[in-house]
Amino acid sequence: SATSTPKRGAFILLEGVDRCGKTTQVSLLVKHLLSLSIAAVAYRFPDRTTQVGGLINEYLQSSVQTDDRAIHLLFSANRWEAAPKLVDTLARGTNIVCDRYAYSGVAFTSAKRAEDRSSMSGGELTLDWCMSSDVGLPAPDAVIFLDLDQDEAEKRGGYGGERYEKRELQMRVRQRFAELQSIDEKQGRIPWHVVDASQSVEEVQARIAGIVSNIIERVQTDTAQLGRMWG
Ligand code: NYM
Repeated sequence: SATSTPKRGAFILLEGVDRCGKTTQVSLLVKHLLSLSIAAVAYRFPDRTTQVGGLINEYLQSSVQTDDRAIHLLFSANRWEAAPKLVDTLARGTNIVCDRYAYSGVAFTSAKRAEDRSSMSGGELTLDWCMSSDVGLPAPDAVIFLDLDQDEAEKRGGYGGERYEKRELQMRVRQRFAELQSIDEKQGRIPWHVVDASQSVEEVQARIAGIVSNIIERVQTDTAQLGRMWG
């Protein structure tokens, strides 16, 4: 009926290691949805445009030792500060295509090793500790994981100069993503779709478009509310 509430948008998250093609695919997906007259907007984390994001940007571009837990919490705060707008966007019926989120937060921090770590920040950065600051954030309706092995990632050209762009760390990050996938699969709430990101841009794009049309359809027919992360 004319008085029914509008359907909420879907929260679609693209995750993966550095150089897997996420950013390209996020922008292609938004264009694709818009071309079908489906409302969609891109989000990206870290969002370097806020004050918190400015601190994160400085951290990523410098080699100054900074406490790892403090940095982790900044990345998390950068998501929390965006959450109200994100929830509002979805409630208005606009789909969100997001480039990284809490999974990147946990995967990168927990992949740090003693030798990469600041001396003040002793002890293990366990998966549990890393997840806890993101518990309760709006949860994506699905994770699309662009999977690319390290050799393929490096074939795409050298890493830039930013912190974290190192082979050993990236390999551990990929492993952490796999652990987070299995945690979500055990909880049975947030589905993962793993896409082989070594294919051509067009092939990956087509795969993603197929997955996303199902996600949007499911969210529109679902009475389910937007979920919360890891609660
Ligand atoms: N990153 C990203 C984190 O370490 N924690 C987080 O919570 C997020 C969202 O920031 N190497 C890392 C992953 C990347 C780096 O991201 C910058 P991008 O997408 O290259 O701007």
